[in-house]
Amino acid sequence: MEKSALQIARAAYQPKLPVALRGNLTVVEGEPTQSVADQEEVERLFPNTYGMPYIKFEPTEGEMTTAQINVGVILSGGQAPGGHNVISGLYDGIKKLNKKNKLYGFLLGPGGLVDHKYMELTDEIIDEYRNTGGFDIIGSGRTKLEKKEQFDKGLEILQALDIKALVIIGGDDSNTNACVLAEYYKAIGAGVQVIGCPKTIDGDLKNEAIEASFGFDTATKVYSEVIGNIMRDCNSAKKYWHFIKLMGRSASHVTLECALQTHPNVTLIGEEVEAKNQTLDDIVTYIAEVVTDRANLGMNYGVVLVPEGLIEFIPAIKKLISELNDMLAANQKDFDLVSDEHKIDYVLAHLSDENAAIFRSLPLSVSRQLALERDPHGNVQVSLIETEQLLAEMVEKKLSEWKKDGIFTGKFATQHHFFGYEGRCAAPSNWDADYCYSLGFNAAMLMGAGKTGYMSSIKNTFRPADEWVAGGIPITSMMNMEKRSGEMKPVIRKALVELSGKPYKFFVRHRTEWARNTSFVYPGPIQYFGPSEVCDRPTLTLTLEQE
Ligand code: FBP
Repeated sequence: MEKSALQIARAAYQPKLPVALRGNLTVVEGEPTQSVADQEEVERLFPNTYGMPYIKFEPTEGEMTTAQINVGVILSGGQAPGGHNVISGLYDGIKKLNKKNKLYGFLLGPGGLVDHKYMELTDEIIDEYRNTGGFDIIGSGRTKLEKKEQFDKGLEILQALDIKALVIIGGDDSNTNACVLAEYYKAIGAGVQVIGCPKTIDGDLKNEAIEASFGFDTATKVYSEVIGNIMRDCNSAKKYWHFIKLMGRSASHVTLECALQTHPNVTLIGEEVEAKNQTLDDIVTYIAEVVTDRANLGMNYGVVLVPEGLIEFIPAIKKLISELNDMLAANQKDFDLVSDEHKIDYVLAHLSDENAAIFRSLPLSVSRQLALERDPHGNVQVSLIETEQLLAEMVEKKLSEWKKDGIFTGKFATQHHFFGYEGRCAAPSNWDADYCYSLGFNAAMLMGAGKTGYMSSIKNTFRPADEWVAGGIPITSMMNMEKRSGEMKPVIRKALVELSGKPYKFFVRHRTEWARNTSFVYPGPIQYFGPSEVCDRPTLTLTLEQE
């Protein structure tokens, strides 16, 4: 396969490791942990993996060797830059433990384990993928690993390949499932350890021990580059309002980070919309006010950032989605038999009057999306809802009413964009390349230390890699009970944008100035070679959180 010049140069990059992972190491155990909420219930469901301590690795003298083991790895869910480095770090880590260790990749996500589709990863294959974007080394998928039959089927192939440890690289849902699997294999004495790695560009899998999910750094840098380019175009032509939707299924971390990097005129944050109990009309009015204000200053142009998950944060729509989820889960069989053209009528007939009225008030494209399209985890596929277009149209309508009343006297022409897939497979930034390689290498050390039900944790990542702290956090400690498909289930609590957090507060302090003035910042493309202040900068979210 022909390679680009950057790919060739990048293949030679040696990712950095925390000091503790460079030689022999020892395990330091902390205090026992508890789940973030619903402790009794979570403990009852995870009797074998609940309450374990946070652990930290520290360097020690001597050579490191362990008995030979075979290891399996799965990429689960949406792509995120750096997945290949997690796998190459894991590979190098298990080879450091014992040269005879082997790594098997299950193909196209968790389904590969259940369907026994796998490949052995060798030196030659791994070297092809070091520091590259994408998940194409083994592919990814969204099959939900949650049933006993799937676990048993998986165990057949793990035993056939003599695999003693499995690494699941995924987001909150996939790591929840990794923990259920760890618990089950421990309970039946299967002799298979399960370790998770925190992946998702959405940035919503984080806590004290997991400072960021991998891929967030690179993806937000790619989006910020393109937003900056649009801003420059916007500021050159001075004739369009650009509505830009940014990926991030639920939390608005991606949008907030891009706003911090580029200073748009309007940035919507889903978590704020929810906290302020705003309606769709409140949001439209806010944008129309900023447009009017700028028009009065002679600027009929600007940039609006819209988080992908916005719709789900509008309280009235959130309530509707929650009733829809329960209703569809309870009537799934009936609903599947209804023809597509009658599905909306079916939904209307089964909703409460209040939610049926909200459902009816939505544009048809949105109501169809809410009712018909779900991913295998039961999530609304928000990336398919064209919120950026919907908002642009609604603002236009409002401004034409205001024009009649003499409130708005400017011009309003729009362009819309959606950035998501463009950033998910980008070549990992230096930060992601180092972080991912460390996460994978560290996962191997957790296996070497005999751990199961842990997530690989690399902390202090705002500092240079020499000062990074490697260890592991029990997955049960991140869990609480939530309603899923009509039933209470133990799940990892999603980390939403905190309205008391420093990144959000910084944004609030500046947004009025960014709305009225044209304070655009143009971050430019990710740099892989050059001065450290250009190439190794972490995200502003991480910087503000850790500084
Ligand atoms: P993960 O949580 O699995 O990492 O996926 C995140 C994401 O990129 C979301 O931002 C987006 O809503 C979704 O995946 C899109 O899913 P798909 O790739 O199936 O279209």
